[in-house]
Amino acid sequence: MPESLSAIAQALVTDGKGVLAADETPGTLTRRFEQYGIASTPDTRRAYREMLFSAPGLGQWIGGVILQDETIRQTTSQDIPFADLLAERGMLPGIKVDLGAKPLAGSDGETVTEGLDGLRERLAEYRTLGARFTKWRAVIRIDGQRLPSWSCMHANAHALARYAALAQEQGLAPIVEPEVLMDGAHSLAECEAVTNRMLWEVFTALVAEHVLPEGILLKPSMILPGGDGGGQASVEDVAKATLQCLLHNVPAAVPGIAFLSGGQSANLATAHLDAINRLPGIRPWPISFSFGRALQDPALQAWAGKQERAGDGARALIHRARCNAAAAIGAYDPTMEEAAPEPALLDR
Ligand code: 5MM
Repeated sequence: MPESLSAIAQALVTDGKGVLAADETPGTLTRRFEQYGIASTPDTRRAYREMLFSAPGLGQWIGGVILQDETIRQTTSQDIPFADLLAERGMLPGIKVDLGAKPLAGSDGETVTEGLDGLRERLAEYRTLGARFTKWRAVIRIDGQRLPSWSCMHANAHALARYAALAQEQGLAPIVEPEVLMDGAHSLAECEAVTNRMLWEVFTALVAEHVLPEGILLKPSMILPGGDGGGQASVEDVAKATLQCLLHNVPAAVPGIAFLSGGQSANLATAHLDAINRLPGIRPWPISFSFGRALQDPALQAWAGKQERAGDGARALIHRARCNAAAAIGAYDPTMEEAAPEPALLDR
C-alpha cells in the first residue's frame, strides 16, 4: 500500500480533528434549504459551501471535507476551485462517490447503494480534480425481527468493499460508511445487535476484496435506540454500547473511526462523542466525527441564505467544530455551549 493512503486517513482524524460531511446531493440540500425558505440553485449551493469552507481557522478542527460531484466542479466567488480552497486552508478535499441507495430487488423495501459501474474512471477523474479521499454510504434499516435482511447487509457490505478496493487502487483513501438508521422503534440492544452483524459483514467483505485496513476510515453510526419509540438511553449507556461494539468488530490496524451524526441534535451528538472518548480502557484508534447535520444545521440556520449573515453562519460552524474536536479527545465541557456568542454579536 502506498504510504500516503494511511497518512491521508490519519490526517483526517488525528489530534482531535474530524471531517465535515458537506456531500449532500442537490436534492438533499434543497430539502435542508426549504426548512429556512432558501431557494436552492447551483449558485446558492455554491454560496453556502463557500461560507462554510471559508470559516476562519476551520482547519484547526477539521482535517478534511467531503464534497459531492457538483461542488468539486464549482469555484468560489473569487474563481478558486473548492478543492484548491480547502487545500490552501489546510483541509483535505474528499468526494462522495456512491450514486445513492436504490431499491434492493427481491427485498421488502430495503436498499443497496449503487455506483460501482464506471467507478474506476470516476475515481481517476476526481483525483485530477483534487480529491484525496472518498466516501460511500450504505443504509441499513431496522424493523423488528423482519429487517435488516441478511441479503441487504451482505449486498451492501460487498459493495462497500468493492468500492474501497477501487479507491485504494486509485490512491484515494476510502471512508467506509455503513449507516444503521435511527428511524424505527428498536431498542438500544437491538441496534447494537444489528450493528455488530453489519460490521462483521463489512470487515469480512473488506478482507475478501483485499482492502488494506491501514488505508481506510470507518464512518459508523452510534448505537442508539430508535427515534420512533425505541425508548430512552443515557449518554453513558450509548457510549458504552457504542465503544463495545467497535472494540468487538474493528481491527486495530484501522487508522481511525469518524462517526456520522444520523439525525441527532448537534449538542447530543457532541455529548455522545465526548462520553465515548472518556470511557476507561485502551482503544486502538482515534474516535472522531464526520458529521453532516450536527456540524451544519446551526450554521445553515444562522446563515439563512443571506450574504450579510455569512459571518454568523461561519461562526456557528466554527463553534460546533471546536466542540466536536474537544469531544474527540474527551475534553468537551457543556459550558462551551454557553460561551457561544449570539448571532447578532458575531463579526460580519
Ligand atoms: C448519513 O449521512 C451522512 C452523514 O451526515 P449526518 O451526520 O447528517 O448523518 C452524510 O455524509 C450523507 O451521506 C450526505 O449528507 C449525503 O446525503 P445524500 O442523501 O444527499 O446522498
